[in-house]
Amino acid sequence: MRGLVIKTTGNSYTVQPADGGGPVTAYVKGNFRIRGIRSTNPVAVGDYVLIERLRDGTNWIADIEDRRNYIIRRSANLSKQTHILAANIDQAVLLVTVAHPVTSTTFIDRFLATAEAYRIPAVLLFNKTDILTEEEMHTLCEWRELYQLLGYETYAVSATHLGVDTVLPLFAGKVSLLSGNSGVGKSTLLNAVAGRELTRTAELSAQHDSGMHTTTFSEMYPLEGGGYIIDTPGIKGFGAVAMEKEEISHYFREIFRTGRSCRYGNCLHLGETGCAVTPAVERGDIALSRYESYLSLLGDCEESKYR
Ligand SMILES: Nc1nc2c(ncn2[C@@H]2O[C@H](COP(=O)(O)OP(=O)(O)O)[C@@H](O)[C@H]2O)c(=O)[nH]1
Ligand SMILES: [Mg+2]
Ligand SMILES: [Zn+2]
Repeated sequence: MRGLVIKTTGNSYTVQPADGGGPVTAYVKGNFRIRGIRSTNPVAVGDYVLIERLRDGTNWIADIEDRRNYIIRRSANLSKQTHILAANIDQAVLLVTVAHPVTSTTFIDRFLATAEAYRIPAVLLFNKTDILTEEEMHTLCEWRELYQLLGYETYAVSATHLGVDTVLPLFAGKVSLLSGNSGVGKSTLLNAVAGRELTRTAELSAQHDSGMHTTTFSEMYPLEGGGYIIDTPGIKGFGAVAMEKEEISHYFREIFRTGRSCRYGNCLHLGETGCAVTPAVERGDIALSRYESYLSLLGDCEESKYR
């Protein structure tokens, strides 16, 4: 039987059979490994699996279908082991608030860059439009314009007041990863979109997140109109991608485009001779906030070199 993994806990998996019927609990044999991936967990939410049912009625995951994409978190220790947070994601939705709390543009740009690296379409969803001042509303419009010009879809809602009807089509029939800083309204939005209270367990399982042997139990919440929203408790951003210095600019669309005119192919856009990017920043053709986010990701690389 083929099915979709919708929940993972320490040792069991909840699998939604592809041909209908209620979800079943399945297990994984101790020696189960996937070729080429050194991961602390062999199966993640979003995986399509093959289930074998034994005579005693227990269900076992016999095989995992190839993943279209997956997001990971690297372990805190130096073992280079990774933890797969979720697989086969259609889109990554970042919930942003320009106030209460302020989401920094660096946080947004890091999210977008990570999505580019994973090749997962990213969408920005601005929340709490009901409590913004005129000035904050102005900021919201500016940010939306900036990201729309770069080719990202943006939406603005109020999860509590103005209804989420306008964003229902965004989630319908898709597997969406919902991210955002704490307090921006993820749980509120999830409940509103799913049409019922369902995030309490997620909040509770986040408590397990501690120390080196971190376990993160992810869950996919089914939506009435089809589709799922993935909640990865304890992960405010998006997992981690190892980026080489030279490739970071590939994940900033406009910097990549402009950078093709730099004199040297290995230009890091730090004002080298013949760099096309720094003049574009000075002219305002590339937003300063975006360039600063780029520099901040470059800075991470420098740091990890000395770790
Ligand atoms: N005014 C206003 N408050 C909101 C909105 N969305 C969420 N909140 C409130 O913001 C707080 C944090 O929301 P929550 O869903 O827990 O955020 P999470 O940490 O991202 O899951 C709660 O008090 C919500 O009621 C909104 O659109 N407008
Ligand atoms: Mg929450
Ligand atoms: Zn350059």
